[in-house]
Amino acid sequence: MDPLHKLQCENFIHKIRHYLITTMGRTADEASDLEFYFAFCHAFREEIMINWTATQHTLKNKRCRKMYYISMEYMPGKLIANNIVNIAALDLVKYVLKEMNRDIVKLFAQEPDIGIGNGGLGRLASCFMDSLATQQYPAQGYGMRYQYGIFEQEVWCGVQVERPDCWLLYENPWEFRRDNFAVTVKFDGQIQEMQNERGETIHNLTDYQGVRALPYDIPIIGYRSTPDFSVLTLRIWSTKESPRNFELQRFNAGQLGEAGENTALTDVLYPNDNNELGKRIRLKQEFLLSSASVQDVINQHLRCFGSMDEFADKVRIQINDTHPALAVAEMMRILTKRHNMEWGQAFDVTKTCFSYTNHTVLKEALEEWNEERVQKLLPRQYEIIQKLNCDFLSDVRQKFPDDPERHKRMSFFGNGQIKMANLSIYGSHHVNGVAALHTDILKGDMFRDFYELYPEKFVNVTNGVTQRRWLLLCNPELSEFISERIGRDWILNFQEIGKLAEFATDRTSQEAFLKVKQTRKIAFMDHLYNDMKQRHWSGQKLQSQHFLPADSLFDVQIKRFHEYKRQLMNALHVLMLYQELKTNKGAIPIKRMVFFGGKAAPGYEAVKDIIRLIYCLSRKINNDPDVSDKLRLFFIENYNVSNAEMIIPASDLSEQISTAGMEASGTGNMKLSINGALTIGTDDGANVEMREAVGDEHWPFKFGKSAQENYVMLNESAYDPKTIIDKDKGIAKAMAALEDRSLVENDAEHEALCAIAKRLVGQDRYFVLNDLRDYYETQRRVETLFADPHKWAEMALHNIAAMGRFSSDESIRTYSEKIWDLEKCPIDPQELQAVRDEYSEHDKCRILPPKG
Ligand code: 26Q
Repeated sequence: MDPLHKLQCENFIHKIRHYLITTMGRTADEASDLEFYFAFCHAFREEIMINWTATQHTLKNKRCRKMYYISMEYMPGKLIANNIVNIAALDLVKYVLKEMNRDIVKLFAQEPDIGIGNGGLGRLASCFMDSLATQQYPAQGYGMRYQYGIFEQEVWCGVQVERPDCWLLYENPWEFRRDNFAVTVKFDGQIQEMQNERGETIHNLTDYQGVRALPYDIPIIGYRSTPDFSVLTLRIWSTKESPRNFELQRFNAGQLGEAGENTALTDVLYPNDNNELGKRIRLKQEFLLSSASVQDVINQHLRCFGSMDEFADKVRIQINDTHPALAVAEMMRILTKRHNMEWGQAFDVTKTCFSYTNHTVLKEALEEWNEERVQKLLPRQYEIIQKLNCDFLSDVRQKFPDDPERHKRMSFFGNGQIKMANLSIYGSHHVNGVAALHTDILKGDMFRDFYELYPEKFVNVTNGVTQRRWLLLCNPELSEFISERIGRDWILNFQEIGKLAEFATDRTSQEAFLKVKQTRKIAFMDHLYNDMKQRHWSGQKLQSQHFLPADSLFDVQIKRFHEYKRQLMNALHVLMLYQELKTNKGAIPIKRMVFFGGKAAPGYEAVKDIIRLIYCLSRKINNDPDVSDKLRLFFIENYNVSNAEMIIPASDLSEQISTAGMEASGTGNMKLSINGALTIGTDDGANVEMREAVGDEHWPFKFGKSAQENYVMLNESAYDPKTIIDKDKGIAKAMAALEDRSLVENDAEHEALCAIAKRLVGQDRYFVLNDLRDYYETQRRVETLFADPHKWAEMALHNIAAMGRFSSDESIRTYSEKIWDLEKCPIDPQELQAVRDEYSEHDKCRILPPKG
């Protein structure tokens, strides 16, 4: 080890001991794993604080344009390993831990997952933060510090039980409370019309409820092999510390309920993915995020620039779906009220700043809020939305006179509801979908009227994932395999991964790849029975003998449970396969283990029934000696980011089987693919672009009706599941098993399975049976290919090699070019040196008494 490196290690050890003593009163040998973890994180924090400070100084002094990403959800998972890897300190840390006789796995296990999001949308936001920091863009994220994130899932006898996610039970060493940046957010109250200096109508609010929004900052560390890495800020809001005396009047009047409600605003994340509820507290949460973030953006800008003159030039705000759409109205209010702008000028500024990403094709998931509720809770913003709508409709009338139907469709108001997407589109300079197909659907169907009015607003930015977390970090063996062959440039430039294609037909590479897979499968199985409180069908803990050997096919569907994602179709295939094997043991040439993982929204009974079906099937199959050396089925409890990091590298087959036209993009598809899984999938979301990138020759398992065919089927109500069952014996047999009690052990299970059968033959908008036969036949082809491991490996290597464009680095570059017009702003070396100097001065302050 070189002397500098050695010094760094010693220094780090000093710091850990320092924190143990000064903050916990413990010596290193007596510290528990948890105490050691806290001391370790505090020592690590010190290493990155200099760069964090210097990054923020640079952004301020260079006066560059900055992008603010506002999202109700983030899914960072664990930060510790990511942070270590991103500053290239893994070797150092390993050495330190060895010196201090501590285990790295135990250290990482102390940290809870940060799961302040539901699924795809939140995880995308976290991948974007990583890519923004790594590529040194001037940016910041805003979010919510939910005391309880996405619930912890347990499955008891097939029934999902939701447990609270207590991720803040202990202090969070990665967050910094920023009292000096707290802001007040106002709800309710009476408005009084006034005029600003320009004669523009503004409102004064009295008798309102004030809530103190307190920000906590989390450092987002960009990847870099040199010590000049950038650190961005994720600022999350909490109302927990809002003083009760904000509500003194109400306390005195005995209205304790309302007072408590406001300090509880950030208590829980709503656990619904793609499913709108219209709950009052959710509206308050959305406004809290919108208002606090807009206030903070303006305050930051004023601190840096001194006036609002350059605001429109220097600020870009991306809203992650419509959840923070009220930010548009709040911006208008502050610009007209505080900064005395004319209405028209204020709108120009607002529209220049904002852009909006849509993440859904499900019409029922488009956000609407009850008009009266908004008027009561947010009287000033309500007036502003009304006025914006008037302006907007006069635009519409000008372009499309004499088309009252169109005017009605496009209005922000209708049926007593406010349509947040309509407001978001009007208030933004750009609107984007998250995959090519999705953006086409937005233009041609969902937002067609808007596209006809503002064609230039609509752009596509295909989603991506960060190869740092989803390959480098979670699959060290595959990373090593790749780097040995094409070097390490892929970590920062994922297009480099294309070079791997050269090795696809190389037999040694194929074998090495297969070996990596096996290693990851064994690690995953170990994890399943050692570290997860996994309940087997019988209630006993999983043991190694419950699994098939590591050369069997690992068939994986991991994502939120939703009818459109069609976990049910996968389960029906497993059932058909089981029935097939019962009559003919030689029916399949390979061994297969099917894994499901994912949470159901607590009130979503239709998919809770599907979890129950999977449970019944796994009990049947895993317990049946006739088939269980060929087929096994598992439900992985509590699918989250950390579990994903174990499952994905172990996967062979990636199930991406949504009803075509319904999955906006999907991002799990990309994560599985860069880890060498082959996709069995419909032509939906980003699958389409993945197939195009890979080429049909190496994308053998496409199946199912197209989005266009499904669209026609839906509009013409032409779907007739009963004839499918009549014509297809295999499907009929599976359907019969749902109702004949052969899979169930009690009435509750029977009811669940019958309910599933009923939905399948009723008004099934997801067309499960329509694609089932094609899916089944495609699965037969999966088996044939998997029986030839070298051919399989060749295909997998081609798939990995073609994923270059699905890095979130690429998505962020596209946003920067097409939407934000944002330039990179690397840390200024002089700034970095200045902070370092100041820090080392301070470091000399430690005074120790002489020895003896
Ligand atoms: C809205 C109102 C009230 C309560 C909850 C919600 C809510 C919360 C979360 C609505 C939607 C969501 C999440 C949506 C989501 O995750 N969409 C996914 O976004 C991914 C990233 O773009 C895509 O890859 C997926 O296709 C899309 O389903």
